[in-house]
Parts: sequence; structure tokens; C-alpha cells
Amino acid sequence: MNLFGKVIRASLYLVTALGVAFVQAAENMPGGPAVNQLNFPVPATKIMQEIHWLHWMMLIICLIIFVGVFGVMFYSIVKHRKSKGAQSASFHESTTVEIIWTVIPLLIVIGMALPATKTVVAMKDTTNADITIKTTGYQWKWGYDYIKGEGEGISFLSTLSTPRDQVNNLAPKSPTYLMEVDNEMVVPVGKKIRLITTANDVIHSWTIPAFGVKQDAIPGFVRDTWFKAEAIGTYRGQCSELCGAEHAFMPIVVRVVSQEDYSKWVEDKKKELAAAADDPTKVYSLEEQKERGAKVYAANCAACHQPNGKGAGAFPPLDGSKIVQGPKDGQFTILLNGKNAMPKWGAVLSDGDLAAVMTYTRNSWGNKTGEVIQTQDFVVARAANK
Ligand code: HEC
Ligand SMILES: [Cu+2]
Repeated sequence: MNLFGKVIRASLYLVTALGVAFVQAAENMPGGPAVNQLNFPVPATKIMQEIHWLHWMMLIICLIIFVGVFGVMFYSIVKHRKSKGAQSASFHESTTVEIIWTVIPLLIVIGMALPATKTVVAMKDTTNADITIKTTGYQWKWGYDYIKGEGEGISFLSTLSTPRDQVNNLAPKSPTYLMEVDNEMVVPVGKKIRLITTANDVIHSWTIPAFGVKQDAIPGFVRDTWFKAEAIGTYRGQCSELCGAEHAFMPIVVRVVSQEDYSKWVEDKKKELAAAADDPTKVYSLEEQKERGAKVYAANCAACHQPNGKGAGAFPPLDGSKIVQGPKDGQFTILLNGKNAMPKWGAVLSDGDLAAVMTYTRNSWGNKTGEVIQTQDFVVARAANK
């Protein structure tokens, strides 16, 4: 067999192997894309229904024009070809023809622009919302603050929950791989939800395709959008603005529930937040702080500094770090204020979480300072770092 044949044969094997792998891995994602889905997702809001309709309406108009124009063109070329002895007509400035080719496209454009404008205007109308939620993009998670309406005061972070082992191909992938989070946004069905988007570091974008919503979250700016989900269920989307190394790891999950379930969720969530709220005077043991700190570390720090604290590339190791093993003040400052690509955690985490994660880093891997940082230490450090 010559080289060319070998290459063809190898390519065929490769394509077959990929095909087999793909078929085996494929499974519909609940609330996400279906296998071989070509069309938009099933609409869950009126806006998305309108977007669907506009999409097909315009596609069909374009198709009719395409077939019509090319039909006439090819018909003319074939029918009036030179070999048949066709003689070209010669005329100039036919007012009738010019009016026709101006008026007809104008009518088509107006026919397409009017309904599209109506939908775009409706998409921007964020008035009379039942609930307002502030959505903040972080590298790489989402923060939700319920700032108006039922649930006011609830505030939490929503982080990818897919285990790293699945990402590294050490465990089988779940059907909602990379599209699942620890804390979902929860909203009641049939209520108008206004979202205010912003970001803490770089531009992110909040998207749920089934809602027909996509809104950039820009640091230093607030933008808003809205949705009113028509059906109970779980809906998934992804950050849609390239935002750094873990851009693919900040999915968005919204759980739409009945009004009753929503009220219950609000009650439970408020109790949970009250229980988690720190009593700044409480003194924790080293073990308690390390245990809590390990969770905070896994959710917020491991993406850059790695689970083993060894760092990667531009992200310095914390294991053996002079700052982590040195005087506490240096670590208070970098945690509260950030530095270059190190986020400003003082704006994201509570004093209790900061104290726990700092205790964890000072007593993990090769770091053995034996020091316990208390919530109160961060209350003081925050005031000093103002
Ligand atoms: C987006 C990536 C990223 C995340 C997430 C992150 N860091 Fe950092 N961190 C950095 C970078 C980059 C530096 C180096 C900053 C510099 O010196 O320019 C750094 C520096 C540090 C340092 C100083 C280490 C040294 O020796 O210079 C500490 C301590 C630290 N980070 C702790 C944390 C903790 C605790 C968390 C979680 C709450 C965290 N980091 C999350 C990127 C990150
Ligand atoms: Cu993002």
C-alpha cells in the first residue's frame, strides 16, 4: 500500500473511533441540549417563542427569495441562450421596473423589521418586575443577590459542581457534565424576574437559551434584562463571554418552581443563611477552621492554586509560600485586596470564610504554622486595610 492509501486508511479508523466514542457518550441533558439537536431549545418564555417564530419566518422569506431569484436567473440563462439564437432586448431607464424593485424589497424589509423591533423592545422592558436579582460574574462563578421582591436579602454564590476527576477523565462523566452547580438560582413560575448584571473582574455573560436571555455582565457597569418562565423545570446555560482559563467552567442553572415551593425555598434559604452567618466573637478550633476552610478552598481557590496547593503557570504555589508561612498581615492584605490576577476576595467572601480558608492554607500541605485565624481577625484586618 502506498503512503496515500495508508493515510486514508488511518483517517478512516480515526473517524470510526471518534464516531463510536461520540455515540456512546451521547445522552440528552435534562434541561440542556438534546442529542442531535439542530433547532433552538424548546421555548420556556414568551420572548423565546417570539424569537423562534421570527427565526423561522425570516428563514422562510429568505428561502423563498433565494429560490425565486435563482429560479428566474437560471430559467433565463437556459431559455434565452445564444445557441438558441436569443437576441438581447435593449432598454434603459424603465421607471416601472425601478419602482417595482424598490417597493417590493422595501415592503419585505418592513415586514421583517416591524415584528423584530416589537420583540426587541419587549426584551428591554424590565418594568413591573415581581423579583429583582443582581447577578455578578466572577472568575469563575456567579453570585446571586435577591434585592427586591419575595426572597429579598438572600445572597449566595453558584459554582460548578462537576468533580475535577470527571474533567480529568478519571471518572465517568455525568449527564449534566459541566452544566451543574452547587447552588441553583431558584425562581417562581409565571413571575417576572428582573436581572441586573455586573461583574467583579472581567466581562462575563449570563445566558439561558430556553429563556431567550443573554446579557453581558461588565465590571463597573450595570445592565438589566428579564424573563418570565412559563413552565416548571430546570434550565441550563453557560457564561457566554470568553472570560479566562476556566470560562467553560461557570455554568448557569435556573430552577423554576411553583409559587408554593418558592416560598418554602425562601424560608429554608433564609434559615440556612442565618445559621451560616458568623458570630464574629465566636472562637473556633484549628480542626473546625480547617474543615470549613477546605470547602471554601475547593470552591474558590483550587481552580488557580490547584487542589494540592502547588499552583500552576502564573498562579503561585501556596504550599511553601513565604506569604502563607510569613506574618499574617501580608496574607490579610492579599486576600482582602487581591493583587494582579489574584481576585479581591474581600469583596466576595465573608469574614468567616476568609478566616477559615486562611487557616486552611496556613495548615495544609507542607505549611504547618499551627495558627488559627478567627472571624474577628478579619473584622480587624478589614478595618486596617480600608
Ligand atoms: C483567578 C485565579 C486565582 C484564584 C481563584 C485565587 N488566586 Fe490567589 N493568587 C492568584 C495569583 C495570580 C497570585 C499572585 C499575585 C501576584 O503576586 O501578582 C495569587 C497569590 C495568592 C497568595 C500569595 C501567594 C504568594 O506566595 O505570593 C495567596 C496567599 C493566595 N493567592 C491565596 C488565595 C486564596 C486563599 C484563594 C481562594 C479564596 C485564592 N488565592 C484564589 C490567583 C488566584
Ligand atoms: Cu465568564
